[in-house]
Amino acid sequence: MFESLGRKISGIFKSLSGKGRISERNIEEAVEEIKIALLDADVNLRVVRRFINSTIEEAKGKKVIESVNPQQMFTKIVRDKIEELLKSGGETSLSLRDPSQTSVVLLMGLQGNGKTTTASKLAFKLKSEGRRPLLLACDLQRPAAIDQLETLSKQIDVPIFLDRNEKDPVALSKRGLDYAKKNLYDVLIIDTAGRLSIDEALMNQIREIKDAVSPCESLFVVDSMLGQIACDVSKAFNDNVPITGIVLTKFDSDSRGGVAMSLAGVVGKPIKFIGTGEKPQDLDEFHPDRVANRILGMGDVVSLVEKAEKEISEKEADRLARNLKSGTYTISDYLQQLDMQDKMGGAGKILSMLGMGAVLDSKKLEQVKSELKRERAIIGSMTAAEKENYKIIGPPRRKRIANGSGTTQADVERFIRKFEKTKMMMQKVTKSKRMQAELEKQFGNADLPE
Ligand SMILES: Nc1nc2c(ncn2[C@@H]2O[C@H](COP(=O)(O)OP(=O)(O)O)[C@@H](O)[C@H]2O)c(=O)[nH]1
Ligand SMILES: [Mg+2]
Repeated sequence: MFESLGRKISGIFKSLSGKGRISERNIEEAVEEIKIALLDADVNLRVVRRFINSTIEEAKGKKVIESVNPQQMFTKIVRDKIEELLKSGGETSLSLRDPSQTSVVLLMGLQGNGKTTTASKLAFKLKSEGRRPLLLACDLQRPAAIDQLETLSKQIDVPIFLDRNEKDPVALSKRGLDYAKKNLYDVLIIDTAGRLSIDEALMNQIREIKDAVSPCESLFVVDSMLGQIACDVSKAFNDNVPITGIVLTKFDSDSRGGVAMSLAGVVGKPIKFIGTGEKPQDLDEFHPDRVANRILGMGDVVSLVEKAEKEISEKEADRLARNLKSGTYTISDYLQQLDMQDKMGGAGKILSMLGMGAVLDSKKLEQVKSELKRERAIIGSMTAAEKENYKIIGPPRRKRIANGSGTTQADVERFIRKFEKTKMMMQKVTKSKRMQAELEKQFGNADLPE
């Protein structure tokens, strides 16, 4: 449901594209759809109302920048509003003392929400950042809880402080902190006991531990699958024992974005981390901008659109689209495409904005870059006739082009094969409605003739 929010917006504005201004009427329609999508995604009703009102304010009468259509403009406004809301709880990064002192991170929350797992993930993360973390097993409710943390600590090779005979978590937390200080551990991560629901005993225990160790961060660990309940519980807890931030666990699936919005709107404390799986490395810093994009389900298409619109005239894109459609895609068109990519910050930038940056590592990216440079040299050594019709390039021309561009005949041959493949792919793209829609999204509405 949530993933389709971006698509819903584009649907509403499809019939209206070309109009120069976002009108009240099309805002109202869009807003209605967005409201439903947000409620479907389990965003708190009050948060939705507030969000919608401020979005309408922002959008009304906003002049649509020339060549950007109202849909793109409105999508951007909604995206920015979501980001603003996600940021409203405060600083999202972990705040620790400098490594010469011991910082304490206290993890709290209901049973089964991911405290113990998060403790070890956080230790793993801090260790990889050059810190010296120590885990402290302060969940004394069940012996198995200590075993669990011990197993995890071995897995990630981070030391643990535990005492199976200790009955008092407050006393243990004090001893753990002393031990950490004496042994120069710079972050003490305390795993605590949870209950099935928030109760007096749990609150009192946490309050006492907190007083005993003065944590830099008191993080409430909450399971995103709880939906609306996650919000209520976090709020109730924070009202009793003030927290500094939230760790939202089991955020593995995209559809959980609604909880993040509700939490930000209701609790007013920043989400600092999201848990995205069961493995030690499955803990991500919370980036409001990325999550906002994820909520709209569009990678960073918005900024891609912005860039494209700024740099590429519609006419250029239009001509290319026409050529694609009529099957007369030439090497000149290919070159033009390379130029467009450059204007938009290069292929690597485009991939990363689409959320595919990780697919290419930096070495691969360098290879791609040097290949593109070689291709430019090759194209630069071609005559106009060759660029229009690559089929006339036989061995003598190939040799001339290779000499002219400082490449080999094999390079030229390889480029021609690649061009042929690209041409075929581009023709397929223009035949596919879905890919066409993608292209439209990226390059504006270059009306493709049927
Ligand atoms: N998929 C997924 N599972 C998680 C995540 N965090 C914790 N879990 C699982 O949730 C269960 C309960 O976690 P645990 O750390 O023991 O919760 P605690 O009772 O609060 O300490 C375990 O099976 C974990 O592997 C997460 O971010 N994603
Ligand atoms: Mg636990």
